[in-house]
Amino acid sequence: MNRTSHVKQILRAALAVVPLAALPGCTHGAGAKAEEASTPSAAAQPVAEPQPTTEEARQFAARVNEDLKRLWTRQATAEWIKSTYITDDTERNAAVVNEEVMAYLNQAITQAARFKDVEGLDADSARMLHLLRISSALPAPSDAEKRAELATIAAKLEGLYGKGKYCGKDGKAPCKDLGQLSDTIAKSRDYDELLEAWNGWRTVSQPMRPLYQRLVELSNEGAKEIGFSDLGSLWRSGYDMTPAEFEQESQRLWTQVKPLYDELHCYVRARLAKQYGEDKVPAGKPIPAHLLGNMWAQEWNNIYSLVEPYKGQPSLDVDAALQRQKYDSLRMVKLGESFFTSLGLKPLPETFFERSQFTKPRDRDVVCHASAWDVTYDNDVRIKMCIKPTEEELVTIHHELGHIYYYQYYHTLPVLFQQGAHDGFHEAIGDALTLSITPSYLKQVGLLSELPKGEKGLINLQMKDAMEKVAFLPFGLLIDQWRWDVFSGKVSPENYNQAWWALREKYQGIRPPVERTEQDFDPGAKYHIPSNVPYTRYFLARILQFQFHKALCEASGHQGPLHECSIYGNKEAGQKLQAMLELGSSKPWPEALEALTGQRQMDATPMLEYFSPLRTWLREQNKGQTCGW
Ligand code: X8Z
Ligand code: ZN
Repeated sequence: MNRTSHVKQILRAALAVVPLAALPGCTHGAGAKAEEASTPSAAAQPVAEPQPTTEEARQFAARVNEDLKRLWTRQATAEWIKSTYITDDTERNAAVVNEEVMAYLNQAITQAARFKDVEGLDADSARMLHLLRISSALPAPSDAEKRAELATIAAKLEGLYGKGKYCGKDGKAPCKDLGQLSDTIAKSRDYDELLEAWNGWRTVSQPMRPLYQRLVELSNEGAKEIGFSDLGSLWRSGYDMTPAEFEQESQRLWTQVKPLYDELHCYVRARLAKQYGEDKVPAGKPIPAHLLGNMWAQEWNNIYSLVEPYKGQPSLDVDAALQRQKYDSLRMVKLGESFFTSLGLKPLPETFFERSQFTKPRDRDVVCHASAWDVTYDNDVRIKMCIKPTEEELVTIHHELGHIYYYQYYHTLPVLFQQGAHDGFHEAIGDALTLSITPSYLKQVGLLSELPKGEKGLINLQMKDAMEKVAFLPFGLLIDQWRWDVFSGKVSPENYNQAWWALREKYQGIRPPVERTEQDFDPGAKYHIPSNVPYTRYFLARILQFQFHKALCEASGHQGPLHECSIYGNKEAGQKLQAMLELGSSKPWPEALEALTGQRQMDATPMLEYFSPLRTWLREQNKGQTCGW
């Protein structure tokens, strides 16, 4: 196919499907508002006009980039203020700005349709027009009233999550926020105490149900107006393939890793049965969801001590060292930064330290869910976290800094290219580096006193890693399986909760510890549902990070098993990484992947290779067990 017809094909595909692309990191792109004044001038043209020229199309794309930079900066500013100070005023303020962005996008996307048949358009402009169509995860209807309603609902939902507290069964106990309830889930080993924390947090999401239902109706309407069958189809259009192909692609990757997950599930369930009793955790049945150390049972590392393969080995407990050494949040962030700079990447700007929120303010409600921002799309980078001195948070800091380094290396590109190659790339950068946080690295920085030894030490270490990384895989996949079905209408509001638990059982092999009804809205208890952040990106990232790690290890000259590699301090690896970050979303993702790894397909083989010692061990342990559920 020649270049011209290829470009036309891209444009047509984009217009036919109108994809989505949320703003990167954990910020979301609900879209700026386009007052008439900021409407691209092409919009004012009469409808019946001559075929536009390539130059007009190019200029249109350039203008949209300029407009969006201004509008997205206003939006991110309002969102930042709202997330770090939740009040009715800041919610309303953010909703107004979001409404403006949505209106702008409605118009710009409609206008862009004029250019779909332009012959000979340069590849960059064609890609920008494609990315424009997928630039919002929450497209609004063009009806102004409905748009305002959607923006208000979106702001309210995130506010409900951020402010959420549980004040005991009678409502009179000291109220606990998500951080406190999560601490209980992580540390308690008392079945009933765990149950109360689990249940308590899910009272917060009940009032979200009608708001969420309306959000689905309105955003679906918005998606349809720009040519998608529903919002899920728009979300699946951000991967340089058709939505149907992407659905298959995510299932293909799941099929690759499912056998490893099943082995882990089987072993962990048997250990939990020892802890809580066969009656509470029966063989051959899904695991009660509140026993896995995490509010959503998404990562299981907090119950590592219950599943530790070999006792009497050197401790892998980094939490204790962080607390003993009185690590504060700034020191933890600096430690994260030093990993990136060891690769030859540039230090964080001074403004990052001045403007970030590292700890939970004492005097107001904030959204504690970690996120990374470039507020002005011009290297005004910050993270927003409520850091506690734990290893889990240290990992999250590296994750967030991965977003920040992407921003730092692509902020000079036009804003439509200021995204990851796809959203899974953005989520995978920091995580790929944490694979290099080996025991020797931790010992070097004084967070581990003794290295794990021999085969037993290795299996302990791999188990700890798998409880975080492997356990997450089905969770990463199912969140959007649920939303895709909700957006398409396959799951109706009367079945929201039941459909949610059907997927939790099917993919994760877990079950609710108490009966649930359609009074409950358990999906809303997970941040990304009320805040409307697509989730398949994290599933992809769990797989991609091992692919990146392997490629970076090869660049660093590592020989030997993948699980022994650390790229800490290696400048060659740093250069390879930087080259990919600098591309942003300017090229289809297979090109970015190929530049780093030599492959054009996502592939879970490096993840399986990394965990092969544990896999062999698990198979042995599970012999004679009734696995599955
Ligand atoms: O939401 C996040 C990041 C921000 S992008 C903290 N993550 C997912 C989650 O917490 O559910 C990282 C891992 C998965
Ligand atoms: Zn992230």
